[in-house]
Amino acid sequence: MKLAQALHEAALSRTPIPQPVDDFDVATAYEIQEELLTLRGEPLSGVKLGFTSEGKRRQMGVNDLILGRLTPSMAEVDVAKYIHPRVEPEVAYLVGRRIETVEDALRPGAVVAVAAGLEVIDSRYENFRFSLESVIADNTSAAGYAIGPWRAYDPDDWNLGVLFEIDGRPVHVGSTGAILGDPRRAVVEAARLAVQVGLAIEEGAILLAGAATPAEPLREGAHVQVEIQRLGKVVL
Ligand code: OOG
Repeated sequence: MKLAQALHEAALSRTPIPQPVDDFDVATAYEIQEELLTLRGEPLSGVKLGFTSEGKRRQMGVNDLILGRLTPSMAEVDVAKYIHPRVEPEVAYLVGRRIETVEDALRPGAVVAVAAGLEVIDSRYENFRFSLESVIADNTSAAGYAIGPWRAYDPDDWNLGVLFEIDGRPVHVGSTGAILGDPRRAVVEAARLAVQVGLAIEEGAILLAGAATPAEPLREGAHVQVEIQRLGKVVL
């Protein structure tokens, strides 16, 4: 599909493209996303959810959950390789056994570890503007991530304070409870969307549960830190 190619080239050349003029549905959008990932030529290191918190949905004017794919090179965050990057705090889960049905996501051991995470999003569209379908096609703006030290998963750790700092100043303070009301639901929602698009979430995959606060611009040289109560810190 032409859109996958155009999005791939936009990322490589750091030149945003206009939003597609043709309408397409969500199922087609996930097909374009898959094609875009084939063009990247990398295996998956995990998946991510988007628009899981009210703050993010309001910021972007979008109302549904979206699933994106993570690849190993996204773990090498380098501001110079993006178009207009933004950064946001996330809860990261480590998948302990292959998830290919929603039931798998509910089984003990589906998730074995949890960590503070940071996600870099970088829309390949001009002005960071998109529809639900066009952002799905653009792999949900996925561009980079960083994960703090893993700690054993404890299902009671669901409503934890989040402190998001840039250059030593707090920019947002929130709670992981803002993620779907309870970030543990993210595992089930990710499974539901993965089943819908025909994707299995492999053992060892990273699952980014969605931003706990709105995103902030990521400037060259900025010191970004997320600290989540009990989970610890992650820095960029
Ligand atoms: C889409 C990605 C949103 C989140 O955590 O809500 C997202 C975007 O805002 O560009 O990853």
